[in-house]
Amino acid sequence: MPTVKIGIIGKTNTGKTTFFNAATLLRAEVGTYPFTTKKPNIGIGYARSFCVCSEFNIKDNPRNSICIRGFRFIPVELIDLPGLIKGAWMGKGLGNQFLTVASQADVLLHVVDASGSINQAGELVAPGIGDPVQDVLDIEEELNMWLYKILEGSRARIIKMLESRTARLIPALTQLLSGLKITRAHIEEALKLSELNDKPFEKWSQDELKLFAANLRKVSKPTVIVANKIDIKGAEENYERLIEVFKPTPVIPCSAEAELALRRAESDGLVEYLPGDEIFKVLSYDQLSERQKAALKYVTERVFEKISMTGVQYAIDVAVFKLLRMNVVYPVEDENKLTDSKGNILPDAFLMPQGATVYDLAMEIHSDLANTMLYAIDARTKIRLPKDYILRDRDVIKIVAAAGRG
Ligand SMILES: Nc1nc2c(ncn2[C@@H]2O[C@H](COP(=O)(O)OP(=O)(O)O)[C@@H](O)[C@H]2O)c(=O)[nH]1
Ligand SMILES: [Mg+2]
Repeated sequence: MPTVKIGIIGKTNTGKTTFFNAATLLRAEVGTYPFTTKKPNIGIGYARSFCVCSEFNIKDNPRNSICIRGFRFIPVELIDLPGLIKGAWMGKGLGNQFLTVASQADVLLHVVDASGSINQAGELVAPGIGDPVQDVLDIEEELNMWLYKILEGSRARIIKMLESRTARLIPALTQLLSGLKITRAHIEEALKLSELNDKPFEKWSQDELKLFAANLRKVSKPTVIVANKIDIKGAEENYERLIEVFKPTPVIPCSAEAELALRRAESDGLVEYLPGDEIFKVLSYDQLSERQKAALKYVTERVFEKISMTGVQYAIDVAVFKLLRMNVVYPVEDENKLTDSKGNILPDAFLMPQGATVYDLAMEIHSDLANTMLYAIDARTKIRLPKDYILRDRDVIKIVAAAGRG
């Protein structure tokens, strides 16, 4: 089953690897010099959703996901990219690698240093010197220019195809960009936004091609801006500016370092904390070292009292549920017991895009199941659903197939 792919982008030293480590709880290199992260790290993070187990008043035993205290954590793929520098689109630094990996992502988390502790080149400086608004613009420009370069490079060939009538523009662009997770719908939307629908492609100016590239980036790589290092003094003003300048793009205040500290403290049994919670509980205060006490006090005062959570889990959830508009769907084989064939209760939770049907769900499970599918049953109401029924969030679905499958 294709998992949602989330690319973490941003300049060096903004906290991308810290965010990645916190979200995946895997140890990867964290450092303060350019190109610490030489290869993209790929790891599993989770989207958090209110599980249906409490509504059905049943104790579940998930297989493809995790249920903790009534919250279902569904795996998503996180990709930690090398820091992007100016000129990446021309192949500077690890630019090409960065852009190749960015092209695999369904959605981007753009991590910025809201405290202004990095300069334009991504080097650490005193807080307040750097400008995170400019940093966002720089990275967006790199992505725009990367797409522009691809379009410009194929421009002559596409014009020839149009002249010889061997292809039309939208299918030609769809084919050209298919490896970048850019779809026909993205292209149509970008044409509309650029008001280039009625202008023949061969008459587009350089600026119009750039405008199209910029709009294509916007629609095909939806982005959450993560205003990281919010715990550092002065970060709030930049956070407010980011909201103002980039609306309607969601800007999530965040302290990746606080999340990492909490998840580590949790796995050491020092605190009770569930990613995404607005609270954490110290388990045995007397057993903490002075350093640990100070760290938890810092997290309470500088993060939870300011933004009420660390923002790491929330940023992922906004990307998955708000930008990609995923719904959580629970397929079962027995609509009364809510089990699979082995008796596991609510075994799986799938992320399905808005508009997906029960047929699409069957395809995700197995193409044989989809091919022999007769209808589906809504476990909540026991009502029969046709193949083209459009799935809703938290649906629990049994698929009924011919010849004993399902
Ligand atoms: N105060 C503070 N520092 C952070 C936070 N996140 C990361 N850092 C620090 O910023 C520096 C760069 O972090 P890193 O994750 O390596 O950045 P990357 O180059 O973007 O991957 C490290 O010293 C981190 O400890 C945060 O939320 N708050
Ligand atoms: Mg890094």
